Amino acid sequence: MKSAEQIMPKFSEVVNLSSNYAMNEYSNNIYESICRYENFNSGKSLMLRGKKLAWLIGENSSLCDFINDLGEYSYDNCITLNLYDFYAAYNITFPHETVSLFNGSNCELDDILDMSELLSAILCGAEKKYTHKVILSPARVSVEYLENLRVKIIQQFIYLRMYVPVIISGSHKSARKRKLRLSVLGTKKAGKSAVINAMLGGEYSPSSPELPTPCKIIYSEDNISNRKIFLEHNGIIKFFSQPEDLKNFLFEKFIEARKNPDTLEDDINVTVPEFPDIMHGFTIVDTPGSNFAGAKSHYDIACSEINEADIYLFVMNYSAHLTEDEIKIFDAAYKHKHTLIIALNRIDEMYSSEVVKSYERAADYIASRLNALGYYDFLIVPVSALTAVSAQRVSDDDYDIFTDSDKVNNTAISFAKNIIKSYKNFHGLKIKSPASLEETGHIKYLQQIIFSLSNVKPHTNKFACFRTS
Ligand SMILES: Nc1nc2c(ncn2[C@@H]2O[C@H](COP(=O)(O)OP(=O)(O)OP(=O)(O)O)[C@@H](O)[C@H]2O)c(=O)[nH]1
Ligand SMILES: [Mg+2]
Repeated sequence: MKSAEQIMPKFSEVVNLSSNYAMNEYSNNIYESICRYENFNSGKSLMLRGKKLAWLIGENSSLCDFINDLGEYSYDNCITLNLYDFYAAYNITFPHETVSLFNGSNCELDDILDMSELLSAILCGAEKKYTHKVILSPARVSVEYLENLRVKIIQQFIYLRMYVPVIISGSHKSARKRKLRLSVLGTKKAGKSAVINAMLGGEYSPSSPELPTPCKIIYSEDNISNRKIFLEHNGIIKFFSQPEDLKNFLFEKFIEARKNPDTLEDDINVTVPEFPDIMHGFTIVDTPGSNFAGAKSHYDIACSEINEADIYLFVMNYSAHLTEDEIKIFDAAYKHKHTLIIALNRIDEMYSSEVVKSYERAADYIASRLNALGYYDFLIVPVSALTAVSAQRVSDDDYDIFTDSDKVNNTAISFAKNIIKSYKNFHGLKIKSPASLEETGHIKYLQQIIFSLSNVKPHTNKFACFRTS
């Protein structure tokens, strides 16, 4: 059982705005709440890795408006409020005895009734460095209900940039034999190939501003060590030593396909000796941008993948989102009722905008626009594939060079350098190593989310609805 000290004052007591509040009228209250919270923090150090946390009550209120309002208020009054450090999330009420927190010390905290209480308990534990798991119990409510709750809780952790596994008890012992098919969909140049490269930890696929991916590329692993990468296409097999060799080969093929589109319609199968650990259970499928005009419509090829998928990874371009073309392919995937995760890519571009934006605001804005169009069952994870790919190419030695010198001509390094500069200028944050730079791309986080959603028994709910064959 939880003790009084384990559940610290709820965040709702810190910043408590119901959805009925008119934000402008209550600006003063918001500010007072923040001050109180800051004082409270400095005394008790109830912080998440040094970050402040605000709490927004009411599932129908807009996180986006909330953060905007806080931002405007802080500027008007010349008070520095670092929005990057200022997390926010909606409150969620839990049915009684449904949610418990396992904090890694053989102690389950039960009777948690809402999201702010759950977070309070986690943050108290975080200071003691426990490993947490949230366990949902189907004793009193249906598994379908809990799957929806699970997705909501996971989305809150995404806003908070925390990874805490959320598990429905009894539903994680699936002995699934086959690999799940992770189908990467989206419009042209959203960054699908870049996201796959970042997830696989190598530049396998050409990712370019001009050259489109003209057909499906299906990546599998064969788990045989010392094997080379190989490609099968139209009965021909070719071997490659390095991901870049495959990329160069594909590049030539894609150029050919652009000149003569009929040359590359059939799927290309790529076998990789070993995927990163967390991707072991998957086959990953790259698809052409759905709105690219080709000989055989790229839309048809992308749509043909929709029927094959277990999990859709829908890559959206942060800088050009929710176009008519995008909604068309999103809708086609959404109707299939399988697990759908949106990778909101290119979030590095928010730093080039005039307005300082925040990670959670970007995600919440897209979520509310999709909700308004009638789409509810999805998760959004903001990522920057190019940041992750660039960081993977930067060695510790390079890192010393580009932090000290301006003379850089390597593209990956100059991209990385720009990101580091943006973080410093916008947030006053210093990124100290290639690993922490890679972390800001959030690709590993995306992989954890995909993994956690895949690790359940298939049943009829949307977020665990895999093909049965
Ligand atoms: N700034 C930025 N650029 C990115 C990011 N991800 C991809 N890009 C760039 O966007 C362009 C298109 O990326 P691709 O990976 O080829 O996009 P795609 O969705 O596979 O494109 P198609 O296959 O043509 O549909 C490339 O120039 C990438 O370098 C990112 O996170 N940030
Ligand atoms: Mg591509």
